[in-house]
Amino acid sequence: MATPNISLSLYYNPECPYVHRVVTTLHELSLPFTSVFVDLDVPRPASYLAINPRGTVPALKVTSPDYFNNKEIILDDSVKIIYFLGNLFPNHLAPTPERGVAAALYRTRMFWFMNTWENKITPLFDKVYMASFGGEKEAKEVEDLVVTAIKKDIEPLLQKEEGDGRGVFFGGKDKLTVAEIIAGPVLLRLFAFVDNGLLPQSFKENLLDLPNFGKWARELVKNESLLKGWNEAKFVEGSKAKLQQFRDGAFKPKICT
Ligand SMILES: N[C@@H](CCC(=O)N[C@@H](CS)C(=O)NCC(=O)O)C(=O)O
Repeated sequence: MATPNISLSLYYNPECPYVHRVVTTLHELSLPFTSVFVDLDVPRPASYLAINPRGTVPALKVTSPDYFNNKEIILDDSVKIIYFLGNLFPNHLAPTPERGVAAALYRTRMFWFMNTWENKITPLFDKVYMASFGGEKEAKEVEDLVVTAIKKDIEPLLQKEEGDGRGVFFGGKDKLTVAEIIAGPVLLRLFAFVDNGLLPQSFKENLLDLPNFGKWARELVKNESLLKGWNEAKFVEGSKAKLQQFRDGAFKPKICT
C-alpha cells in the first residue's frame, strides 16, 4: 500500500466511541497522525468551534501538498472521516476500486450495512448508556430493543453470499472492513457494561446467540486495531463514577448522536 503524502490531526476525546472508529481506521491503515485533546466537560473554546462549529469530536484536519498546496480540509463526522480515509488509497477497508456487477454489489452491501447501522442501531446506544445507570426494568427494555433490531436489521446483512471469502468479517473478509469499524466501538462498550455487571449477562448472550452476528461480534471484539488504546478498566471506572453522579442528580450526559 503506497502511503499518501498527507498530514492528519485528529481532534479527539478518549471516551468517545465515534473517535474510537477513527482511531481504529488510522491504525488499521497504518496512517501516522497527531492528536489534539478536546475537553467535552466544558463548553468548547472558540478556537475549536472555528474548526468544527458543531463542537463535537471527532474532527480530522487534513493537509497535503498534493491538494491545493496544503489547503486545509476539515472532516467533522466519524462516517465522513472513515469514508475519506478508506478512499485515499487502495486498501482492505473499503471495497475494491474495480467495476462490474460483483464489485458494485459488494460496495452496495457495504454501504447498506453502514447506513442500516447508523440509522437503526446507533440511535439505540444512547438508551444503552442510560440503561447502564438504570434498574433491571430499563436494562431489560433496552436489551429487547437492541437484540430485536440487530436480529431484524443486521443479522441478515451478515449472511455470506456467493463469491464471499472464508473470513469471518463482512463479505467473508479476514481483515477489518468499514462495517466492523462502524460497529466495533459500541459493541466493545456494550460488552464491557455486561462483563462488569452494569447490564445483564443475557444482553450479551442473546446477541452472541444470533448465528451470523454472534460469530462476527466474537471475532470483532478481539481485533488488534480496535483494541489499541482501548482501556476497558478505565471505561468501566468512568461509567461507575457517572452512575454515582447520576444517582446524586449531578450527571449531564455528553455522549450524543
Ligand atoms: N455523528 C457524530 C457524533 C459525534 C458525537 O456525538 N460525539 C460526542 C462525543 S462521543 C460529542 O462530541 N459530543 C459533544 C458534546 O458533548 O458537547 C460522529 O459520528 O462523529
